[in-house]
Amino acid sequence: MKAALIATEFDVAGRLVRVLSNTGGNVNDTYIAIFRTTFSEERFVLQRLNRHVFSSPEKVIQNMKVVTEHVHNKLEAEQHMSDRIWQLPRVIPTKTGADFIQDSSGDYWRAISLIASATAYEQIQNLEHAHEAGFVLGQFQRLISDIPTDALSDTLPGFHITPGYISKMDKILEAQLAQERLKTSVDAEHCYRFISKRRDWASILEDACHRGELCIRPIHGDPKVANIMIDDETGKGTCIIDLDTVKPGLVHYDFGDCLRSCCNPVGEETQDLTRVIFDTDLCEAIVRGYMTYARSFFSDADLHYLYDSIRLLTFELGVRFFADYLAGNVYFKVKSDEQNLNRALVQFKLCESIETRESAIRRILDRFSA
Ligand code: GN1
Ligand code: MG
Repeated sequence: MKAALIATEFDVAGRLVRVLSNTGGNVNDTYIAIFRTTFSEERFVLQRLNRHVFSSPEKVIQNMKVVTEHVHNKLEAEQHMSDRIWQLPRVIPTKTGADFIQDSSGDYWRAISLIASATAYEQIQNLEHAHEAGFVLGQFQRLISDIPTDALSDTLPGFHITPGYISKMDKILEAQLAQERLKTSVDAEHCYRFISKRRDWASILEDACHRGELCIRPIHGDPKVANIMIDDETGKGTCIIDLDTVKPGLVHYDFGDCLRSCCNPVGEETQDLTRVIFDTDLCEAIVRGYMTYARSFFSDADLHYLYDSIRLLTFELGVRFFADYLAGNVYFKVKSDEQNLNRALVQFKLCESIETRESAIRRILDRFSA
C-alpha cells in the first residue's frame, strides 16, 4: 500500500505535504512524512517492517514501547545531572490509538518521532565521533539494564548466535543455486574457506553463556555507526536509533558490533577491499567512551570476552551476508546480485585485520578494564 495513504492514519496535526523515501537500512522500508498546519511543520519517520525478517512485527513495536517508555522516564528523572540533552524517539499512535497500522496486504507500518538537528553518519568522521559512539552505547546499555528481560519478547530468535548462522549456511548449501554460486566464484570459495577455518571458535560466546560466565541482559542489537546520532550543535552523541532489535542478549553482541562498524573507516559497502582495516586509534576512542558507563556493570568474565566479541561479530556479519548471497539475496536488501558477496568480503577483510592487531586491541581493552 502507498506510504502517503498510510501516513495520514497517524495522529499528527496538519495536512500531508510529502512522503520522502529514505534509502538507509538493509531490512525495513523507511520514509520521512512531512505534515504542515497553518503555523508549523512536523516530520516523522514512517516504516514498513520487513515481515520476512520479523515474523511478529507487533512484538517488535511492543518492545520498542517498553524500552522508550522506560528510558524516557529515566532520562527525565536524571535530566538535572546530565551534561547534555539525551533523546530517544517515541512511537506515534494512530488516530484510533493503536501503535501500528496493518494494511490490506498484511504489512505492518509504524510511525516514530524524528530526532531533529542531529546526524547519523554512515562512517566514523574522526576520533571525537568515535568516542561519542562508544559513550552513547554505554549510556544506552546502562539505561536499559534494569528492564527485566522477561518484559522484552525475543523478536528474532537466533539473532547473533553465530553457530546458528553457520548451520543455516550449511543448510542453504544443500540447494543447487548455492552450490553453483560457490563453485563459480573465486571470491565465494574464499569466503567459504575463511568460515571453515573458524568454525570451532565460532561458539565462544555461546559456550561462555552456557557455562554461566556471561549473562543475558537487555541489549540494543544493532549499534552500528549509522544508528548513533550526533547533535549538530554540540558534536556530542545524543541518541541511539533503530530499536527493532532491542531484546535479551549478551552485551558483547553490542560491543563487538559497535566496534566492527565504527573502526572500519571506509564502511560496509566499500568496493575497495585494500582500504578496509580495523583502526586501533578509533578503537581506543570508542572503548574510552564506552567504558565511562559500562565499566561499572562489567564482571571480570565480561571483560575477558571483549576481544573475541569484536572478532566474532565481524565474522558473524560476514557469514550472514555470505549465506544470503548463496541463498539468492532473500534477507538483506540489495541493489545488485553480488552486493551481499562484496559485503561479506569486506567483513572478512576486517576480521583478518582484527586478528592481525589482536595484541594491540587487547592492550587497549586491558587499559580501560583496570
Ligand atoms: C541490518 O536494517 P539495518 O541496516 O538496520 C541487520 C543488522 C546488521 C546490519 C548491517 C534485523 O540492519 O543485524 O548488522 O544490517 N538487521 C537485522 O548493516 O538483521
Ligand atoms: Mg537495524
